[in-house]
Amino acid sequence: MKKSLIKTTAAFGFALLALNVYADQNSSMKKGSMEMGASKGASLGTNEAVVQGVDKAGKAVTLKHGPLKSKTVEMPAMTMTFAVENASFLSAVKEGDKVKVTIENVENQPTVTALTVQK
Ligand SMILES: [Cu+2]
Repeated sequence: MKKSLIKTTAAFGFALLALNVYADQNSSMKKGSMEMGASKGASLGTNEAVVQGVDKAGKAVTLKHGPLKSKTVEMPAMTMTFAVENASFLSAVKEGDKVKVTIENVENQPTVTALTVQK
């Protein structure tokens, strides 16, 4: 009697675990497809980026960017936060926007010096 109770508990625990794994997979799949939607399923080209966050107080923007190449900056694709040269860039974009950017080193800080929203 005691033994079968343990078995049942173990089976129930396993079912819960399986459900958890399923839920995790489901949410990460959802996240993945959302990201793909934002970048239209293609990987980002040179100097292309998707806005991940806008920080008006900090005068900064977080970009998931493709390879960057300019006069002073060259880096592979990644997600990172940049200072912006012109605060008006921040009111021009919102999270999820696909943009084309120019990033230059300004006072040793990679900075957005030009930005256009891609339709
Ligand atoms: Cu970067």
